[in-house]
Amino acid sequence: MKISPSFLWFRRVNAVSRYPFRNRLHGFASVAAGPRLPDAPRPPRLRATSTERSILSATKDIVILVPGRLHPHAVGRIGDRFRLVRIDRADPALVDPALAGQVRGMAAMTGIDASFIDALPKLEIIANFGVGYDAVDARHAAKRGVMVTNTPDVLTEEVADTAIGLLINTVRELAKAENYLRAGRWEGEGAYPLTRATLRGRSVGIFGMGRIGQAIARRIEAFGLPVAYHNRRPVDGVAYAYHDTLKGLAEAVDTMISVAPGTAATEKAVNAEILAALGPDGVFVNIGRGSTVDEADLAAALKNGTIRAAGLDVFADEPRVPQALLDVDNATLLPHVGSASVHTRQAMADLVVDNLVGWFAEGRPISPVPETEAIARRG
Ligand code: 8YV
Repeated sequence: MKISPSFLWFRRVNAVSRYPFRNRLHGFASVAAGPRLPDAPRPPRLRATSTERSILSATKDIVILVPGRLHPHAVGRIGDRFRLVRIDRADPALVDPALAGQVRGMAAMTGIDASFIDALPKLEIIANFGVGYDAVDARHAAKRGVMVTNTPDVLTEEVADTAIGLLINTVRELAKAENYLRAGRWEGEGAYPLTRATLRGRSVGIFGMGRIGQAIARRIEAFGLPVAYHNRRPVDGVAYAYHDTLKGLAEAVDTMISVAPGTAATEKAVNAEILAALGPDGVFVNIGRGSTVDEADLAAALKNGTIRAAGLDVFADEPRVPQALLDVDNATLLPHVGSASVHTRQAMADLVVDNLVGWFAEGRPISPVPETEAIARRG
């Protein structure tokens, strides 16, 4: 497809209006210095207004704590706008009293529990890197009046793409077939064996019909397969068949894709009973959270032929993968790569920082989680 330079420019202008802080105050240098198509129209110079300059200098004194690893783009942008302080991990023992009284914001892609929140009396906001925020005690944050944000939307299509790749790979054994070729077995032994499983004729159940679940469902529909779902409640505007229990969904389909968040209600929801209901031709794919599956039951179901195959991108105790799952060859295992492209992780990093900037500049983050949506900025 030929993309005209004016289309690219239109997208840039659009991005400017969607993320005012990023593009006007921070993104100026990268817009001006970025690679330019030979015939692209020259972008107008963006200058920070005096109000924006004063917002920028006002946020410079705010201490943002980053415990553990974080995407370097987020770290860079936080350092540009705020006073960045890093510690090795989210451990109250690493927070000395002087620091504790200064930290007003946090950006994290690690677990943040109640004791860590309590160690920071001036904390106002936790910007979580990831749409799933099960690792952050958002309920406790809400009780303490601390805002929590996550990174929805920017990763939806990427994760849905990965889910489909994982499903096809699980059913059609593409990784195994490639290994066969690389091992010289095609030439030595002939064609790779026909796969016993196929996508043809399958019916797909989605566990968790949020934004990502819906993006997966759209792709499944394009493959000509029927879609049904289970969710806490039916989703407005979603016409796929709804099952009010996970068991009911498992009985109605032979392929289940879990996109469910990791909560107390979903803990080990996919267990021996659900897998048995999927049946001997059953395929289970998990792109949501490992905690939603009883991994011992899943390994047993794969070993015994209770289901045919599973494709897993997430595990209960990452990065550790249970030996029982490594031992079965009808499991396709990925190291949690659902959103892991340069493009999408950069967008997630931007949203983490835009949430902090929105909060401190305007008292409104872009994507608060439901538990803390109603929290207003103090002072
Ligand atoms: C990331 C994810 O791998 O967004 C999520 O909830 O699981 C993934 O996109 C994760 O956030 C990185 O820590």
